Amino acid sequence: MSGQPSRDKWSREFPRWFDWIIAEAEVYDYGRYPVKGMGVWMPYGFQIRRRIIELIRGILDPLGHEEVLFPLLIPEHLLRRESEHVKGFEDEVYWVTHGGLEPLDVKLALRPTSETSITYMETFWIKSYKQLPKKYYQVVSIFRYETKATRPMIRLREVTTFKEAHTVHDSFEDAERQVLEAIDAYKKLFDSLGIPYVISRRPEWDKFAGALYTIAFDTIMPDGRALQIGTVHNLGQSFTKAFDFKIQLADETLDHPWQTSYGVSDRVVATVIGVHGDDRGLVLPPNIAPIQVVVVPIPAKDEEGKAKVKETLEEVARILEEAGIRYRVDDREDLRPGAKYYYWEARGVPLRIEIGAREASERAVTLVRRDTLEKSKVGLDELAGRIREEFNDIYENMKDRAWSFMKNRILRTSDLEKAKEWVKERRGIVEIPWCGREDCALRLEEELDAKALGTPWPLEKAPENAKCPVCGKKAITWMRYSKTY
Ligand code: P5A
Ligand code: ZN
Repeated sequence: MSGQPSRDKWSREFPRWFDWIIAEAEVYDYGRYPVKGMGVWMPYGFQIRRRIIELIRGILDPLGHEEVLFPLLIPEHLLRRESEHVKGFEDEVYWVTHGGLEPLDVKLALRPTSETSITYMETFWIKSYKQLPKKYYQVVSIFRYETKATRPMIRLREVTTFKEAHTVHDSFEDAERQVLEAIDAYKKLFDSLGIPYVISRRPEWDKFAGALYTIAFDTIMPDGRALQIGTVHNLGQSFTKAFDFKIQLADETLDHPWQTSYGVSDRVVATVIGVHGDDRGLVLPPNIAPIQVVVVPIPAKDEEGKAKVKETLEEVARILEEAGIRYRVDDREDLRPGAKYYYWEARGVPLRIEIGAREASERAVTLVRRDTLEKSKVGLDELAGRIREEFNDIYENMKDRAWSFMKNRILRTSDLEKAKEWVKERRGIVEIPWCGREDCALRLEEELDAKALGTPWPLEKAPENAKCPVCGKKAITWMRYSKTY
């Protein structure tokens, strides 16, 4: 048995830890490509990303979502159709203005999101309530000229893993139902990755441009800052009205349909890396680990030992192959076992099998868990079953650890001094009674030097006697505040 892995650097210098590990584990090359806010997915990172996208597809497809692919370019007049939307994105849009040396007649935007282009095409495709609900999604690059500090995967100017879903409904009620379905889908996604979250209804002044309201998933990163990892918007009829998109309803009348949209991004990958890591590097959930088991033969001194190790190695490989486990045998001759352990620990491989001569002679191997670094001896006959059990245990342990880390950083209080200290010292999230007035929340944002994330979703009522600490009026619910990314 080894002790628990250290998480000192991970929590105390998180942004540096993050930059270190994405380079060390060859996940993502950031900062060297000569355009700010744009990084390169390297082979190992690409495989993690691909498996997360597959998880998303596996959740959306059975719910009736259909994958599509729209053009990257949006003509200016489409992007400008919905006035709130364009106001929200105006200063973030990249424009294509030339084709070769010719100035273009119509400026073309690199999509910052696709509500406008998708609604435009829906006007041709959808004519009747009989076709509804309709659920499209795509996984694409989007471009946003972000002015806040850019960060690898977390705040990009080219968001390369933008999964955007867009739905159409024949009533407000059905769009509301879709919002619930989307929230459930994202819960499932984050749960399957062991990512903890709080769900908030964003304040009116911070909702998605063009939406009736926005429901957001936030998590707390190791340094205590909150990160928005997904959002679900009820778009109402804003876009369908702007595009004069009408359908025939059951009662034969024509009306503008209702829409929702919801999205997640590269931030999901960043969060898996962030919330589960430790000082040695990545700790990957087995379901998305590109390599689930690494096998390291320990060189034996004598000929008999060598033969035993070789024989056992072949048997282990056969067992893993048959069990459908993604494995890699590290038989590099120029590296000592210790260097190999270091290498695969940094890459977050969930299980390591060490094959030494003595155990091999007993038809056994040593199994080492990445999450706890615990070692155990396992006979070859039970190996496949044990690995499956360990995967499950590893996932449960990672999930529990991440959830308790987050919960320990959330404080509900009406004491402003306490709240201030919490945000300053521990960061995390504070929940403070709120009367519902924008002024009061904005005042507290200043006082706490933190951002208002919104109110708990589903809505939680504050107790009868709770007062807004700013104006002293009766509080209706809580407002959450946090330092954010
Ligand atoms: C919903 C999908 C939208 O754009 N249109 C289609 C809606 N919502 S959003 O909140 O603006 O973005 C969805 C999620 O994408 C992540 N995100 C980013 N990730 C990395 N870098 C960025 N610059 C960036 N901007 C947004 C967030 O997780 C957000 O919730
Ligand atoms: Zn108030």
